[in-house]
Amino acid sequence: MTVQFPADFIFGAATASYQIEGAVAEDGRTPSIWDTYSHTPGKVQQGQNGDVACDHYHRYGEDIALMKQLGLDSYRLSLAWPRIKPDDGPVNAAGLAFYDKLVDELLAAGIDPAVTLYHWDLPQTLEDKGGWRVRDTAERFAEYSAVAAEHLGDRVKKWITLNEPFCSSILGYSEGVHAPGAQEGEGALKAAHHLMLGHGLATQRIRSVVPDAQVGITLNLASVQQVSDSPADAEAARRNLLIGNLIFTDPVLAGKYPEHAREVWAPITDFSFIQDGDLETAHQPLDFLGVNFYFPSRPKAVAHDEPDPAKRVASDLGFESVIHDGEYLTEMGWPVDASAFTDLLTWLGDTYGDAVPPIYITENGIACPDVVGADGRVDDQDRIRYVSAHLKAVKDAMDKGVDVRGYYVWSLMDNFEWARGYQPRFGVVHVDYDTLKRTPKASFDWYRGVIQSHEITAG
Ligand code: IFM
Repeated sequence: MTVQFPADFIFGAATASYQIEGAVAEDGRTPSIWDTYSHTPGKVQQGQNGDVACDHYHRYGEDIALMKQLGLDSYRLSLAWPRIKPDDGPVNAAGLAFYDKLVDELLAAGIDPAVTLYHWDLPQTLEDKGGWRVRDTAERFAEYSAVAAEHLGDRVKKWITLNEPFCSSILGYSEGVHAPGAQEGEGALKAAHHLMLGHGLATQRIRSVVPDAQVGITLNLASVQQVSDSPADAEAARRNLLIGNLIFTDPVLAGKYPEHAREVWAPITDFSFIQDGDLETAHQPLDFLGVNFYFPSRPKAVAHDEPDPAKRVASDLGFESVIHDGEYLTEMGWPVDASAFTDLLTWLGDTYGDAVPPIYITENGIACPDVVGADGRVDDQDRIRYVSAHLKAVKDAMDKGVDVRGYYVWSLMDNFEWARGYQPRFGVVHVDYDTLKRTPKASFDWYRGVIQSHEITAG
């Protein structure tokens, strides 16, 4: 079956600064929370870190040549905050100069840059003052965003404030599996709120300096599949939706928090950190919503880790995700269900109606056990199958009336997969971490064909 995308549909690829750049101590960059976290023994698999990563900082020219060969319409990159506004000191001109060169070369190659301002590399100096738990970080984020927009806004028109605030707050401050590695109750909820506030403040600042900017936020949203009709599993599904989606989609799209939040987290916070006007600030008109999707969520009710409700971390909500016996799992251990992607995209409209702006899929992809064969090729058929099925799922949603304008595959190249280190490979380009040689995979050739024809043949 052939699936055709509109002629103006944008095909892109995405990466993030700490995952690819390396050069962590060059040209005035100061440490981020991910430098600290990855250098803390036991935090990242095999003790790996982003010191060198893909060395994109020095090899960006080669990488842009690959993007051109791939035929990308757009490339989603993120700026490293600690390169640009390392601490309370002055703006770092050398850091901005790197992004100048990158953006200029992208434009020269005919590729539109889509820039994410925060993909998790918070300057360590700000974490030392409380990180996202404190309101001031939201103000500092808006300040840095204005600097970046002032500098690059003549050439960059697509701006994404935050990538996946769920990960920055819940994984980083509650589960402790991402930097800064905290396991807190109220602290994680404060972090989530200050991220929302920072998003709103940054959106206002970007618009004031780049009036023709298109501004959005990227959320990794859960497509929740209730696993049984039992009241306990129904409540598990409700709580999964709350922590995975509603504490982000409600402020951004509706200027409120769900009542359920107060009920669920009452033992750990009175929410007095939410000040008058914060929700109005978080609720800025947006040009687009970025949606990242990888796998379905199947929450099953289980006992809380901590019996005392007042001592629980924010994410201890009494559910865990179900994996079916014998089902295919990606290298991340994630199940695959493309129909859950269509459901998620239609859920947005069903829940928020006209308040949902046009959508870009800002990430979707799969980690596979890719190896370079004796013939020098990487035959990643699982990735082709996955991306093809998920693109079809996007088109199914579009056919149901969802306004999706583009799709960015995660990722352009294999890179530092956070706490999982370099083992999971998400790229359409293989990276040999010993030699840093780039090898386009079979999916690269396949995706180039999709971009050229705007068509996929789905099974
Ligand atoms: O690698 C990450 C990315 O940084 C954020 N979204 C999910 C990807 C895969 O885990």
